[in-house]
Amino acid sequence: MSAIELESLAACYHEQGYVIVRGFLPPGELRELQQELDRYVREVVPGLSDRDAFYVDRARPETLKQMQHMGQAPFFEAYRTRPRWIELASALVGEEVVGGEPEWFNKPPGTDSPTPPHQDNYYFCLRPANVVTLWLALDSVDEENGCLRYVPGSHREGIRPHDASHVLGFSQGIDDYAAADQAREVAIRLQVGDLVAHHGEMIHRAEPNRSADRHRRAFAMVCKGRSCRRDEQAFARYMDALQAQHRRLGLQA
Ligand SMILES: O=C(O)CCC(=O)C(=O)O
Repeated sequence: MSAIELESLAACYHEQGYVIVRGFLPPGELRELQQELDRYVREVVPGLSDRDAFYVDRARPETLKQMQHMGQAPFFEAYRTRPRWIELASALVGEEVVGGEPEWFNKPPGTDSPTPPHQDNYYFCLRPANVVTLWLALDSVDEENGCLRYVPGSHREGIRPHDASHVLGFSQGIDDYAAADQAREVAIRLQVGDLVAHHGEMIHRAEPNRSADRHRRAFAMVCKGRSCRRDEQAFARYMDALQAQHRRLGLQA
């Protein structure tokens, strides 16, 4: 991507708190990623703990909805330094970044799996909030299959109060999310290979997948600026809440 393109994406990101990059991954790289994800689901996921692979219904493998800590596979560990991703993230946050462990999200068809409204940096507790999530569509996404919804400009309005949610994978949600917030939302429709980047304090959520047979898969990577430091007290409170949710849901470590 040229410097001018990156600059214009960064301007949009700072203004709205998110920016869409159409056709971010060229076909060859997209195919490679899809093949490695398929292999990971087939060969690694069956041996993972309950805390690294989440299902809507544990007894039905086809309801796999989230994978975390994917750095245990060499391909995904190496992915953290992919120049295309790092270059974009660092242009957006305005400093050198460190790529986090890749994650994978799905909303399998026929399941009730909403994403509660939240701000990622409520979970990360990074100061300053120079952190961006890069979210790549692996299926076409729209209102029917549960696309992301953003509240533009909310990344400049501070962290809202969060409370325990009942959604596995998103332990905390904004507890005073109201009709006025919903009225400001934009739905992010993407094609396979498009990417959306959102600021760590952007409010976002997604509705359940209401389609009959369309998956809603995405591959994501969080990149944080080198100047970010974690607020350890806030993070300890978040981790306590997370562990409490996992205990409530009976997840095995
Ligand atoms: O894919 C989703 O529904 C949520 C993803 C998300 O919250 C994130 O990547 O920050």
